[in-house]
Amino acid sequence: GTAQIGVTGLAVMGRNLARNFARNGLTVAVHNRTYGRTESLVEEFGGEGAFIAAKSAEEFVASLERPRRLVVMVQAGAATDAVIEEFVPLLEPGDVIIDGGNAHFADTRRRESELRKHWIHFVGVGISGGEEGALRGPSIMPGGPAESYKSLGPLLERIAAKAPDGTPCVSHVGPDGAGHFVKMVHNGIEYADMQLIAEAYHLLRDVAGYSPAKIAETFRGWNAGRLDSYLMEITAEVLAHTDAATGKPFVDVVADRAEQKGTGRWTVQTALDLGVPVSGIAEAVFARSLSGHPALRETAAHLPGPGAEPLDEAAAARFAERVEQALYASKIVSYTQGFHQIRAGGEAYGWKVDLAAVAALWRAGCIIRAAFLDRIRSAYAARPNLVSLLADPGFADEIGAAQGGWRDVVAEAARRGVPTPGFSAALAYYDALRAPRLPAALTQGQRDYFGAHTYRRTDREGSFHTLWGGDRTEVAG
Ligand code: NBP
Repeated sequence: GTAQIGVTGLAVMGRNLARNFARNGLTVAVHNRTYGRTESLVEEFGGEGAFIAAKSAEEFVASLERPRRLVVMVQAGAATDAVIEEFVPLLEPGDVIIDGGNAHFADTRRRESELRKHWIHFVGVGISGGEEGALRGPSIMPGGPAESYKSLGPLLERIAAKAPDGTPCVSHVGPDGAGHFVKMVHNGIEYADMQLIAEAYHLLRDVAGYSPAKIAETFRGWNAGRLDSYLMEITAEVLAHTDAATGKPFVDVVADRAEQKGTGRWTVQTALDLGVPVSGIAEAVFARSLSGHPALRETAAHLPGPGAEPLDEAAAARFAERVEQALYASKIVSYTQGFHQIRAGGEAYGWKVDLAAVAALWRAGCIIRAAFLDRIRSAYAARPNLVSLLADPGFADEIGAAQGGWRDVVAEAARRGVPTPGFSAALAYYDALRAPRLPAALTQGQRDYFGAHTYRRTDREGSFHTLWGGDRTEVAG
């Protein structure tokens, strides 16, 4: 075969990825369960580069140069397993199967270990950037055996987004499921970023009394500063948009029930298993769930809340500045939590994930792309063993400078009855980490009382139990 890469599964993602490879000078074999999709891809876009249209799995495999590299872009789950099962008998040791779908990292670990028995490299790849990214340059997070990256990496570097300094947004993240794990956390952080921006909007609307158009303008201003990001930019676009049918702001005619496809939920489920506090991401997932419970919301709609005096123009402008501080500080917390989860996942699964490299490959192509990520990259590059982003002197200074405004915003939101689960959870995380003593000591006392779970002391080694039901003397636990 002569094709350097193959793509099977030619729905929107696979088709765009295949075109991206071809536009970058690679010969691409293309295949799909239903041949019609293959045919239409070559008919419509055949002029963009060198495609080899394969009618069958056998033809597809035969058209690939060795070691064969085939990208699977089918629906995550059972379809991916079916495709792997179909191809394995046709492949040889050293061939590489690349799963570019949104697989759960645990499935990727399972598939990798099964295929290793056949000496086939299985590379689970997180791909972010949606349809547009797949075509013009996504952020690519490959896992799998390090060896596979030698032949695959140069091809992925051609199609990946390029960071502002020209570096391709792809690097080998770690073995087996590491790539899909990192993609999962990316999506969790994306949920948090979106929720925080939504809270900023809600506050500017209901506390500052700004119109959607005025908030769009405010967000554009913020987007020119430290909050510069793709999500900030598109939020301003959405807010500035007017519904053609009614002439109302678009945001006012959209039903306020947020949906989700599941990667945010996976992030939180995994964080619970790993014991990593990702409260900001969890609140973002819960905020979407809450919005989707109309019956709960209806029955609560008449419950009392505070009365609210609107702010005058000058006070509203001062408030808006503090909302920017709250948003920025909460964003630092979300990324702190997300990177903690990646570090913890690496430790639990034996991956050596380079956190600076992860931040680097999120600088372009993906949904959370932002100037901010280059700062995170330098923080981890300067101190690879940084325990937490909050331990970076630069971020510590910034969050410290923002904390006054952040507190005012959370307090004002509570006073006025505007829910800010993201801002509030982030502030609670910040304050809990800062606290010289936590009430966890009392929790341990309670646990020892009802369950003899024992506790440690601040002044002596060992574990202890108090005879709560008896004379309350302390014994060794
Ligand atoms: P879909 O997730 O809609 O999957 C459709 C493709 O899967 C078609 O090519 C279909 O073939 C194929 N397929 C199915 Br369904 N069952 C199959 C089976 N048993 N055997 C062989 N092929 C089968 O496509 P997509 O939206 O392009 O997404 C592809 C992957 O990329 C997914 O895992 C998705 O989660 C992930 N992803 C999507 C985005 C995005 O923005 N959409 C972003 C990042 C990642 P057919 O044509 O014969 O029905």
